[in-house]
Amino acid sequence: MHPIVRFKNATSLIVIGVTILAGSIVMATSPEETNVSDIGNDVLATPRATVADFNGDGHPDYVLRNAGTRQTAIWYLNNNIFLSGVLGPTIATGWFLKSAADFNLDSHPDYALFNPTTDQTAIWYMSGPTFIGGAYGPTLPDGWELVETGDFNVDFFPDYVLYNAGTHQTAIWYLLNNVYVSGAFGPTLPPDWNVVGIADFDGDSHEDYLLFNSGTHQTAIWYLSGPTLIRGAYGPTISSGWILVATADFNSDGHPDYLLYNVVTRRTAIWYLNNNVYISAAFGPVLPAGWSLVGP
Ligand SMILES: [Ca+2]
Ligand SMILES: [Ca+2]
Ligand SMILES: [Ca+2]
Ligand SMILES: [Ca+2]
Repeated sequence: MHPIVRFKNATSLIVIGVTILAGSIVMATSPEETNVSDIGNDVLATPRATVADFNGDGHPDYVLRNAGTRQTAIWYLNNNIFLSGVLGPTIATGWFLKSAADFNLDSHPDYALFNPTTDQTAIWYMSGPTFIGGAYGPTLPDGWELVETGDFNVDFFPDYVLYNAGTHQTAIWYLLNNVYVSGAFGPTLPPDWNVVGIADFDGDSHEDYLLFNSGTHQTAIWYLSGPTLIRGAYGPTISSGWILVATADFNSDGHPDYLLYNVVTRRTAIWYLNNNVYISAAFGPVLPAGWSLVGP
């Protein structure tokens, strides 16, 4: 059965969008400069998938994870169509793959890893699916976790998106390759909402947050200018049984799309969007037993 989109009416979209916007608090200091309360080891409860173009054909590819062996694999796609698969590196125990982005600007996506016990970050430089070398990135203040990456200051270097599960605040850490340059607070999320992806949904060259409420299955886009929230808008509500796990432009029309995953059937689906508006849906490949789009 195809995923079904359920739209709210336009009036409720606007009203609830204002409510979301009211959750915005923007501060201009680095998390490093604040006293962050110790909430113990970070909570890594939000399932997110990692998607990037590993073979340079312009089409986003899936990173699969094997929870038993901690090995990764790359599934090359043409839009929603599986082309071929290849094994990637195995993630060390205690570390979690958070994103794939090109940190050293050699055109190959690299793995961004986070260790919630030590709060260390690391970059694994890749050539296609092949591990080339690793380097530590900055260590995060306790209570903060690395959740995603995106280029928020448009210097082509990926930046960290950080999240504090205690305060629900986000922060951007600007990097040059693996080196911390500066930090800024981003907006604070409403309870039960999480950042599941980063992309420029409205085409203004500024990265935006894709938010998902796993309780209500509502989605929202928070349009940003750098780390500053400009406005929010609802996207389509995700069908029951599915979760929203990433965003990427699968059909190469310049608009980021939703990647949906059904953890029971291991089926994937793409929801094509124009900005925050649902256009159509297509199934992607079903993952083999033992593999997942989410996890370590
Ligand atoms: Ca690279
Ligand atoms: Ca940047
Ligand atoms: Ca934007
Ligand atoms: Ca698209």
